[in-house]
Amino acid sequence: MVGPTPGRPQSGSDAELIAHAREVLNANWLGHATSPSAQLYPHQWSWDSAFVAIGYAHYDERRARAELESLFAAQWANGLLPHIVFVNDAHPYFPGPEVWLTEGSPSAPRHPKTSGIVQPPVHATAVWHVYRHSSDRDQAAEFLATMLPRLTAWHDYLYRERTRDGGPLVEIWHPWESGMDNSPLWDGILARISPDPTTTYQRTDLLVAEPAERPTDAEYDRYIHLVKLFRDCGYDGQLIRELTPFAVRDVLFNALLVQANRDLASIARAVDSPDARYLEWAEATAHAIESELRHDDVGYLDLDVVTGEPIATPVWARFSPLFAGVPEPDRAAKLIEQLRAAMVTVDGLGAAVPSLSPDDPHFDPTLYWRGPVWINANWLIHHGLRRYGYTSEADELRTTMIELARRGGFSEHYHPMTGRGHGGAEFAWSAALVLDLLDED
Ligand code: 9WN
Repeated sequence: MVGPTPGRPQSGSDAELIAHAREVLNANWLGHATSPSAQLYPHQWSWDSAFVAIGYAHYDERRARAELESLFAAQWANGLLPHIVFVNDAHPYFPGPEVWLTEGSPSAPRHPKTSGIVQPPVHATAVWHVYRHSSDRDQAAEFLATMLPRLTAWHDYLYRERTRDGGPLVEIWHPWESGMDNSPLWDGILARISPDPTTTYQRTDLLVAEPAERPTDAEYDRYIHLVKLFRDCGYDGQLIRELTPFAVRDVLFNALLVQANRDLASIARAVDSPDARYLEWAEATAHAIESELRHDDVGYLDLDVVTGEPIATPVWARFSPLFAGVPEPDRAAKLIEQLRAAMVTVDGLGAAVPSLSPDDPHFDPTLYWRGPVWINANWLIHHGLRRYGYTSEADELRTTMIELARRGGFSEHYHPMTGRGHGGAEFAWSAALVLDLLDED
């Protein structure tokens, strides 16, 4: 458990908060990228790097660019952007390169070593943000030109390898690909998997984090079962698509992809390489989110591709299409009514969106993606509210996030009622996104 950082004031000026956020990012800086939390997550993570670059853009544009460029330096030849890029000599992390064995794929780079799965595609959004906040316009233009083909290859991979029947909704094949590892969204699917009981391994997360705040061993057995399946398939997309018991059209992943496509279109225009494909991708995926994932009474629900059934779990991500401007304003208004009902009041601070509704039987206020408040989730929802003109609600979420950090430091996640920090300490995206909120225009 992570409380207020020892020795630090629990209140302070914005200037002190900014200084603390920069200290956290400095402490996690690896020389080319930023680890999410030095002990628990010692390598480079994909969507973390995108969020972190958004924070760096406000005060260190060189680092912001380096963060994204180093991630894309590990992109696979087929466009896959790996969820972890391993850093030599980092603290132990399980599962490491010796488990992923990505050298079994002809597309994987030999160096650096990477995992063989992906995370939500928030990268084009981060690249566009970094460009817009740059003062060195020449460097920024060069950065955009360098990133455009890499981002295009990434999105092309998703539409080529992660869709079936020509549909424009992409699918994820592992809970880790959602970024919301132990969300109860996955409980039903994981329960259908029977992992090999002879597989043994040593979890490293339990050595540095409170076990009660981490996924269970039963969940890890299934995470590793899926990794072994992908490895045995040589990370061949067509084979995995046929064999994986976990295939989900995830609301958050697809909503972020819509916005990323819109931002990719802006990037292409800015470097004089307009391409109609990006907005076509955005519109097709947005339309399919509306037609396949929208459920008027509850918001948006993931679709289990294997059973063809929606996954009716009240998680924060059912509101994420707001971030990408997916619903028409009248539908957005209805969704925002449901969102208001889903907000909790954090002790003395204000409203926030918890990762899971407290009314759900699986709710646990300190267990990772099963209840706590996450800064990135609230940052995304806050932008969605702003986009639709719900300024006071957006401001309220913004204030709560800033005050959570001011009171308890930059934790991985926070108790939705008390506001106490939990999970990994000195967590990079919490620091970076609070920096972004503090510098909001
Ligand atoms: C597995 C790094 C990552 C985040 C994920 C978060 C957690 C990893 C883990 O940490 O996942 O990828 O070991 O638990 O769920 O969103 O990117 O911060």
